[in-house]
Amino acid sequence: MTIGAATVYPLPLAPTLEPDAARASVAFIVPAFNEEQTIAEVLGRIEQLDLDLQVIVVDDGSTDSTLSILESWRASRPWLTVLSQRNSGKGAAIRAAIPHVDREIVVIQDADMEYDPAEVPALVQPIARGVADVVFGSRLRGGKPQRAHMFWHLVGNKALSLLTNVLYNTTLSDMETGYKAFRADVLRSLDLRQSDFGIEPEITAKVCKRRLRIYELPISYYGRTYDEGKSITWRDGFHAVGVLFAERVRA
Ligand SMILES: Nc1nc2c(ncn2[C@@H]2O[C@H](COP(=O)(O)OP(=O)(O)O)[C@@H](O)[C@H]2O)c(=O)[nH]1
Ligand SMILES: [Mg+2]
Repeated sequence: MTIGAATVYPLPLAPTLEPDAARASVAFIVPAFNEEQTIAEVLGRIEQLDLDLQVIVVDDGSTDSTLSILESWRASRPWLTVLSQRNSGKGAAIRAAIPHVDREIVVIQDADMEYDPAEVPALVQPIARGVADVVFGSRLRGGKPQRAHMFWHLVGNKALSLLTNVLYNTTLSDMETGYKAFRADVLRSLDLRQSDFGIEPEITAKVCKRRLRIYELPISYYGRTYDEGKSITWRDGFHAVGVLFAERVRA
């Protein structure tokens, strides 16, 4: 299209997966380890969404009642798959779920209510419209409720995002975010290897290297303290640096 002297390229209304995000086809991968306080609320909030829904929860060896809560939910929910395996970390849980995905879009959803499932329809919309391959929910773009706490975590997250941007020539504000959404075929093709929290930098590095269409969207963050169950530490931060460099130089 030409307006005046300038050529205007319309947005790529690409092969629409779903024109209306309200009925987008979405699989939730939910890694859950000792989340008896919150898992039912997470599932309940997901169930209320107007989506063509699939939920795959991976509980690897919880020692609380998470698994029995899941079993009772599964009895009456055909959209719910529960996988259990030996405890091997968030990354291993996500990798175990991927072969079971049977929807067009996949979102990773933590089981601890730090991220509100009500925001997923908006998160997946750029993928459903066909303009994005990957969407990261950002806690650091602003505009949504953020728990104000843990200064050094914020510093660490900003530093890791800056390193990502330098290494991969991108503009992400929150590479460690738990809310990452993908076209299902994109996620399947990533060949993920990390088993622990190293899965976050590995996903980020691999989608950046592939030159996919990555978008960010501000999301709310109801952060937990260590007393409330947070488990990521500064060691994971250093591991993330290693993964970002390793993926950069890998062929
Ligand atoms: N299945 C499984 N899930 C895990 C494991 N470690 C963490 N998770 C889940 O991954 C999500 C993020 O973990 P969390 O401890 O909240 O990480 P943080 O908020 O980044 O400190 C939560 O839903 C956890 O239950 C694990 O070893 N196995
Ligand atoms: Mg958490």
